Amino acid sequence: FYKMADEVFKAQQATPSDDTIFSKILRKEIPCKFIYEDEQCVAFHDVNPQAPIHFLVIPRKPIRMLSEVDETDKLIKNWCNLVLNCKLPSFQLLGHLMLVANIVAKDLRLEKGYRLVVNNGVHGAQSVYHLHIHILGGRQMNWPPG
Ligand code: IU
Repeated sequence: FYKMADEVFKAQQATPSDDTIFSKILRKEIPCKFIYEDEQCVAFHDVNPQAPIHFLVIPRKPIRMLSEVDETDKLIKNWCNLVLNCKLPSFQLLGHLMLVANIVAKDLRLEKGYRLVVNNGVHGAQSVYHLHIHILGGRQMNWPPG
């Protein structure tokens, strides 16, 4: 209970910004072992796992949150796409992240199943404002989530 309260507290204090700890991880300013990487995204184990297996898949492109993704960057013209050599518009990137979640889950032998979570904004308890998918597995998940 206290752990959960801590996480929610942290999330409520978080302010949306463009340079997050995940950008530092992507720039290798903070050491982090990637368990998967490609041109579009990387995956790594969560530092504060909530299940026997808990990893994150994050895009290289610094999208702040799911609710900011729409089809406006369909024509590849924004600076992120140019500077970061991201070839996919954000809304297509979302699909790619899910497929990568599945690939990594298979590598980690989560054949009995797993759960994807995207926390969005304050009520979603988002604490890092760089879009990420949580993948949790290795135990029975409960429903509904808290
Ligand atoms: P959230 O969806 O924004 O609440 O999740 C952020 C996650 O990032 C959370 O589970 C943290 O434990 C995790 N994390 C991390 O893996 N490495 C870090 O350096 C930091 C947070 I800060």
